[in-house]
Amino acid sequence: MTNFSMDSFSLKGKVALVTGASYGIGFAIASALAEAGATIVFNDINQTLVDQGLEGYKAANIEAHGYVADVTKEDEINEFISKVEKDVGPIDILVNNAGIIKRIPMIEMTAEEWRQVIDIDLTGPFIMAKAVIPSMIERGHGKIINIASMMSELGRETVSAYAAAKGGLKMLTKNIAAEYGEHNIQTNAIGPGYIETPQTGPLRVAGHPFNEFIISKTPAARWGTTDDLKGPAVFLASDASNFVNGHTLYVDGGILASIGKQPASDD
Ligand code: NAP
Ligand code: GCO
Repeated sequence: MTNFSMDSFSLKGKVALVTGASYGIGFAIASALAEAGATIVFNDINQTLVDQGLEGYKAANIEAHGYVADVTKEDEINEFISKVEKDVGPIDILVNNAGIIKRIPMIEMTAEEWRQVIDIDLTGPFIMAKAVIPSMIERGHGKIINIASMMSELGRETVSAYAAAKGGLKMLTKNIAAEYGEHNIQTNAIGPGYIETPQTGPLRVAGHPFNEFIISKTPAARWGTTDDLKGPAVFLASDASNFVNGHTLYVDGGILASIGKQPASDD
């Protein structure tokens, strides 16, 4: 007798909170979770962004609940979570998507710039997870999905703080899985490769060396789109992944699997 059916991928009756989801990857993941049946809650850093997000969700026929909340401010987040639980209901699925990057050569980066990236990209997910886990324990289930990066595995010039934060986020994912898995809480990460969003806009200028570099390094021979992340997010948010815990699922077109193709020979 199997418990599995395609309904295992359904999120009907679930409340999903996606951080920083006014646009970009967060908006796409929230849209996919909504399509799978979840009620969407999202936050962003200011009302302008939240309003932009609400317009976007409305245009996509998604009823979303938007709040201004900074993932780095613990008291603000605790108030935010209490308000969501009163307005919408307890959170079944948390997607820690909010994040920033600063592309600065390490020896030119100030400690304050370093701390800002670590605070948003690593401490923020810690604060958010800490805020939702007690209620998940009480209700006997929960899903946490951290949005890591291929920089959880590899470094490159100018992204020291970001890579350190995303490497730490991979390990935080494993630690939450280890510590709270017994409460039927599954904690995993998605590691996107190079995805077309505003964050990578400066790198995708046609003819930009980095643009050509990424296309040549990626076996799929293209930049990813936010659509490429939707299926993996629904899978990790659903009952179909109830025995997947502490895993980082790389959605990167194969870039981490390859040392890159040799340059075409002249002969
Ligand atoms: P994005 O376009 O910059 O969106 C990030 C969102 O998070 C923005 O709305 C941003 O607001 C918000 N945010 C920033 N700081 C916040 C805070 N303290 N509290 C709440 N919200 C905050 O980024 P993206 O490309 O969609 O990436 C989303 C996530 O995927 C990030 O964690 C990123 O590191 C990760 N990722 C991206 C790629 C890629 O290729 N794009 C690849 C791998 C991983 P603002 O507009 O004010 O910044
Ligand atoms: C960069 C890019 C990357 C992507 C992503 C790759 O400057 O190298 O912004 O860091 O955002 O994290 O997975």
